Amino acid sequence: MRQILLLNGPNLNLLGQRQPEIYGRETLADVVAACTKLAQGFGLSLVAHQSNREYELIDWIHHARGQAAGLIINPGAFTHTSVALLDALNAFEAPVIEVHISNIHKRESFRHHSYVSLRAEGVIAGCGVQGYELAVQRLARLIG
Ligand code: CA2
Repeated sequence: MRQILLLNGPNLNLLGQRQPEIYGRETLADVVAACTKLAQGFGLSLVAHQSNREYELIDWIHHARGQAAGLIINPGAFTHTSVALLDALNAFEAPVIEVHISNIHKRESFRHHSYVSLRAEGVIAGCGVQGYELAVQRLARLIG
């Protein structure tokens, strides 16, 4: 089965446990379960990882080269800081969809710029955790 990779960056392990007014009440496990089910309907398998460490996210992107047919990433705060993550994504050949649970453009100005958007085929922001499912649908369309 063709594989897609779902990566989540720092603090997203706290999903559903803190700040529900911004990030909602669903946990990361709920998100992964929903995306896995949706992906399977498109004939795709899904592998998911979360880390608070930049290098782990980079290593998973490296390992996905030649393996994954597409990548969904919510880089958390690394979105706004990490040229290293952008470089890793630039070395990944398949489609990339960037997801933000909140609308980063409605928040503090330091969240308005994304290094990852320079690489992503698509960006979904402000759709809550539903954004992850929209990203699976988009990747399925792009992968064909
Ligand atoms: O809106 C998003 O998905 C963000 O990527 C989330 C990041 C933030 O730094 C970005 O600007 C936008 C923060 C993730 C923090 O996740 C938490 C989840 C629940 C409780 C506390 C933090």
